[in-house]
Amino acid sequence: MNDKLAGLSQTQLDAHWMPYTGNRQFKRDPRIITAADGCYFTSADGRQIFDGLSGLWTCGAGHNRKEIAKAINQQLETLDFAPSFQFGHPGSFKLAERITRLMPEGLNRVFFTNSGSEAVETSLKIARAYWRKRGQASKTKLIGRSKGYHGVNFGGVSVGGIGANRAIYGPALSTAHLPHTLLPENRFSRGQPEYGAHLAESLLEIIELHDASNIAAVIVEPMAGSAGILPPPEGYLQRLRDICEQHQILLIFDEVITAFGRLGTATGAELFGVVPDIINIAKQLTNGIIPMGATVVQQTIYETFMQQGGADYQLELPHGYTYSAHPVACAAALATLELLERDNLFKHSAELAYLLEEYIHQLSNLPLVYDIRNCGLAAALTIERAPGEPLLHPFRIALKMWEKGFYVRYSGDTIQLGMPFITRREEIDGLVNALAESVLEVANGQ
Ligand code: PXG
Ligand code: PLP
Repeated sequence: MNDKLAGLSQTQLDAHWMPYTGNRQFKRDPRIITAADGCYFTSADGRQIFDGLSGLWTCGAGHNRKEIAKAINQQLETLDFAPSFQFGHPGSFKLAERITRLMPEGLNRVFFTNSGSEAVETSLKIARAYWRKRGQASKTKLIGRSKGYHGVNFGGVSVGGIGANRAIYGPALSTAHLPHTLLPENRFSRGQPEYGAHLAESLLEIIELHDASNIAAVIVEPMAGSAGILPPPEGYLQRLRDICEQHQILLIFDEVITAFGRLGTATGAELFGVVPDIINIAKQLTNGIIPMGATVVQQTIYETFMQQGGADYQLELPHGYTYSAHPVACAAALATLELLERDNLFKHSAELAYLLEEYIHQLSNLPLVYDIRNCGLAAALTIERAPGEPLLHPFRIALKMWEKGFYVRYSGDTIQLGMPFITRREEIDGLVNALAESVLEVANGQ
């Protein structure tokens, strides 16, 4: 028996159509994970693999945290499920209030979802409905940004700006896109690039073309994650905020990756000093253990719905998911936020971010490395393309890393890193050394 398969048959492997995966390659050469603890996975062939992406940007507090497991188990034994339509359970209210303490002032009403994608849909629907409630029903257009990632549902791919995620699905919603902020002038910048705030002015051109009376919202990731860690140019987000304010357009920050410590702060809004109207969160909210997301809005938005809601037993917002505010997810999130605070993990993340910046930029002279970017405890390399095979090099580098005992993410022409907040200094060093070796091997055709 091939122990890499964890006893799975080919029929079992074939039955699961895997998400965002090259299924044919994977099923020929599976990478199966069977256990996790702290910063390490165990692979089916018995190796310890350093988790260089905190799962999928989810598990910053590390794996197998007993405090969270205990809270989940207790919740399961007390209240396993409760309808959250027209009835409530204590956990969701406690959690909502706990979340608002970490959000910028004014963002204090929380709508629960089960993923980042659902949080995005929720935010876009709230934005459109908000203007209608305010008597401005023509404000429906949604503005995204090139290279943006906002999940995989129809609203999210419509405002999303990664071509491959849109190309095969037919017509999207009515949108327009700001230009991305990945400028060649800024290659190898450390942290936020100084140049590029002027790109926010493109919003004025979009407004000129479509008119603010037709635009509901602008949605951006304060730091674009999936496209390969694009920190905002200095002053850029503030300029977007000002233009939105002047033209009565809602500003939505999609903080699915950036919220709860990845940038060393509770939110990107806090780090960059810009307060949006709506923030989307997910991932680190439960340390990835139970699916959960949320859309957090300014109190004024919530109040508008309440005032325009008709009789008080009527629905102010006809929207919600069966599993919104699931009691077990609420318990996981409360325990996670408690743990992040108790162990000072935002601060740990901020301290490690300096080291990551120091180490990762040492790779700048390697062959194939076209660019390096970092922001908080996240970094990415852009890898030069192989002729006719644009995605081959990152794939090969990531496989070499897996063989060397490191899980990193490869996506498009990038390699992405986002280690847990509890990573030790030597582990970042080890990861970056292994990455240097892997890049060199691939550059040498090995
Ligand atoms: N918005 C943003 C900004 C995200 O990063 C989503 C929405 C969608 O969340 P869900 O929970 O529906 O996946 C995301 C998710 C990667 C990677 O390696 C990024 C995401 C998901 C998986 C992998 O960059 N982002
Ligand atoms: N499809 C059908 C047939 C349903 O009955 C429901 C929910 O009741 C859904 C989809 C939506 O599921 P969820 O609330 O989990 O998003």
